[in-house]
Amino acid sequence: MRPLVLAASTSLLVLAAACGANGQAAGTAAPGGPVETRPANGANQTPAFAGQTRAPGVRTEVPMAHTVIASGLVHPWGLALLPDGRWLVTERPGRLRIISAGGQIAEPITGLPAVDGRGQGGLLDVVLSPTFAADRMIYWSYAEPREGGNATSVARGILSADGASVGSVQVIFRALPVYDGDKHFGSSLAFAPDGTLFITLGERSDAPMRPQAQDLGSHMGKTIRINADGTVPSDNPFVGRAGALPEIWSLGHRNVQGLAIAADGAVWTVEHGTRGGDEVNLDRAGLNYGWPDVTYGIEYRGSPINAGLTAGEGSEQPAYYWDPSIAPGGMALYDGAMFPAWRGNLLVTALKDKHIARLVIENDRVVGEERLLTDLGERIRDVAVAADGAVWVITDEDNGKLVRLAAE
Ligand SMILES: [Ca+2]
Ligand SMILES: [Ca+2]
Repeated sequence: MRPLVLAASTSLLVLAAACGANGQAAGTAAPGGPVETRPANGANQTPAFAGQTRAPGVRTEVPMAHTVIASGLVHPWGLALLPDGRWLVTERPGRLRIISAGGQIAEPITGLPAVDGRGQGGLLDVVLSPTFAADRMIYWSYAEPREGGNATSVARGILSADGASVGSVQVIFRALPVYDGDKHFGSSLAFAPDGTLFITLGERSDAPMRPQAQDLGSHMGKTIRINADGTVPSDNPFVGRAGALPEIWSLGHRNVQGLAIAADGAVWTVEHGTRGGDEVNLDRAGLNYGWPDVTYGIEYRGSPINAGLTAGEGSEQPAYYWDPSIAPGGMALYDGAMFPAWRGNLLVTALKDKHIARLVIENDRVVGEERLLTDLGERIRDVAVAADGAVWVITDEDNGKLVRLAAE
């Protein structure tokens, strides 16, 4: 094992500990030190406040273990719990399936519209309507093939009693403009306690599209809030502003694939940075989260982004950021009974870094971080909490898995 080179500012001891309980990998940081021990890409960038990155490492003392429930899924993306304990799982090539808690994978559900499955596109998130028990309505996001390219859309439909098909399918949101690309579609879905539906989007990545994250006339790089039927809530922040799309909740995002809404209505989003600059944001109405004018991290090719500016007038600071990037996918707020100490924590999946980041939140700031499921060794795409408090994830692999993490 090659020794890690630490930045001078991090006075950490790196323990070459063996892989121990809870799947902690060798080379984890000293107790109380941050779990991140690699040097930052934005070497000259400093956080806006203490604890905005590299929060103190914390450790769950409860023994836990994971079980692979199902495998053979092709790049599963979205995971949603049905009331009977089975799971709805999307596969990016365009399939939606029900998987039992015992691992039985059903045939794809029929009736979904076509997707553009190229690159990062395809069938993406899935959520149940808050009124699912009464109407069996489900909502899903996808890269929709459009004239001249594609864009993210959200549809809803009624899941048949036998779970084999969806009917009465309606497209309730179509992101604009259309673009012929295969990256940064977002798109996670969650209902707020007031019944509105939040949709996170990306800015399509390519240089000509990137500035649209700041353009209120474009849905790109925005968080969206609509009613369950696709209409615009009258109290959205840009309703009535000339030139602004009324579905917009917040702006200045790069590619948001994780979303969790607390019982009090607080909206948390997590987005991909470039090389460094993955962000957790407390996503508030009408605010600007900076991209691409203000950000941590550097371009993939190594140059600064907007001269390396990490703060600016009118630009919200992230609640937390990672540099280097972990490549965050889905996110859940833990509210289960199995791990009482985790209640109110954010669970963020890491694709590139192949773990779940457990973030301890106090007063809207991150005060502790732990890496879970490091022993699985797969890109983790989405996370959800079952009724008993166990944590379930899907992995973004050719042979993708549904995995349960539980106390032993
Ligand atoms: Ca999800
Ligand atoms: Ca930002």
